Amino acid sequence: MTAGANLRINSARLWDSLEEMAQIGPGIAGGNNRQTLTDADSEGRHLFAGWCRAAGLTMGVDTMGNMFATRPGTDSAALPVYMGSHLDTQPTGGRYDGVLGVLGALEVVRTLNDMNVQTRHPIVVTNWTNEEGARFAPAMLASGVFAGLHSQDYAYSRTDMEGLRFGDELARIGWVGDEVVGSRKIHAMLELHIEQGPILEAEGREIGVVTHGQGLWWLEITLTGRDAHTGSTPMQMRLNAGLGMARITERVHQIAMSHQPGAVGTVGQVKVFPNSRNVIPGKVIFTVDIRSPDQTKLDLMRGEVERAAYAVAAELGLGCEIEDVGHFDPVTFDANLVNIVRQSAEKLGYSQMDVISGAGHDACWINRVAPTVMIMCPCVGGLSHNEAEEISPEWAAAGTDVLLHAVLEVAGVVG
Ligand code: HGY
Ligand code: MN
Ligand code: MN
Repeated sequence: MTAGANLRINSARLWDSLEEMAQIGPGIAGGNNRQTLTDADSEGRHLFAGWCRAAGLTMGVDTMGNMFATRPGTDSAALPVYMGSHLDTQPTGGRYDGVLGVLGALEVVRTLNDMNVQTRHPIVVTNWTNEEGARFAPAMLASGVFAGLHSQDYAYSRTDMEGLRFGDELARIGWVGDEVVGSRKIHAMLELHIEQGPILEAEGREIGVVTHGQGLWWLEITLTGRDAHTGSTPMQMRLNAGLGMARITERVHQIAMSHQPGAVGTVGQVKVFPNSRNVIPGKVIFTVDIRSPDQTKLDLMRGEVERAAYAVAAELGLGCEIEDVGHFDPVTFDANLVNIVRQSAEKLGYSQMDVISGAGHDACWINRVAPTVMIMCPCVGGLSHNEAEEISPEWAAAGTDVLLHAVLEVAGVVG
């Protein structure tokens, strides 16, 4: 049995929930700063958990703080269909990155409750811990532990800029669950997410059917020179780590440009020591973010960035250490689920196109352990990881309607 095209989510209720969640961990320019494992993250988790209770869901939490809210199916032996994303944000994040996927999934359940629709498979609404990787690298840390890509000890040992440990912060906010991470088995996972790029809006499409996700390397480079006086130290006597970082940043840009189309390269996080106006930086730690949907290009760029970094360091007499702090290969999502998403958008009359995800998502890791797919909606100007991130209620509703129908197709409507 399939659900009729007139079955739609409650767009106003979804938008109200997005607006209410956005009040927690406000930014300074209308967006959010609800970084993972902060008190604001915990407050957002409690709000989400209360909504799940009100929707009759049973909450489970694992040892990485991943939250799983279950709606029973008629066949308790059937593996659940998972949907969800993340509630943590960038320091200057938007209101919808990740949050739309979690609260859109909750809206699907609320709609099924309203219409008294039963499904054969149980349905689980999920909030994955630390998708962003902004405070604790790497990104998608908790879904990565769940999928077996990282050990929990590695994850617990990750530290933020203040030297605080992930494991200690998770305990401090009281969200260490009792479920062994990764013990859950998944029938299928669907993640709704804003595109975070300009394609859907530019093409005038309401739905992005995500067939692939690009791969990523995060390389943390530490350059070591010598602190010295900016005024009295002759130019030829300097061991300037800041200059090295600047030259490598330019090389990263050139390398990405040399692999167009379909490659990006950025230096977004820099720690300069001692970071004093009149001291030549004796040490700089910075992260290179390189990405491509093409495995060959991705690996070529990694090699070129490493060689460039060592060459610049040698020119300037600097020490150079490079550490891999994040990586995943390009992802191909489940073809059957991709078709179900396409058919759902078609049935509902939403314009659609296939897209490759430019950003990383928890779905990229869960795709390793279960059939997985993503659904995207446009965002204004393609802007994300910026407090001015914006979507329309109509785009949010369209994406969530497609999520509703795709989940019903996978979970099976009963009676
Ligand atoms: O970095 C990413 O692609 C994601 O936003 N964490
Ligand atoms: Mn996200
Ligand atoms: Mn993000």
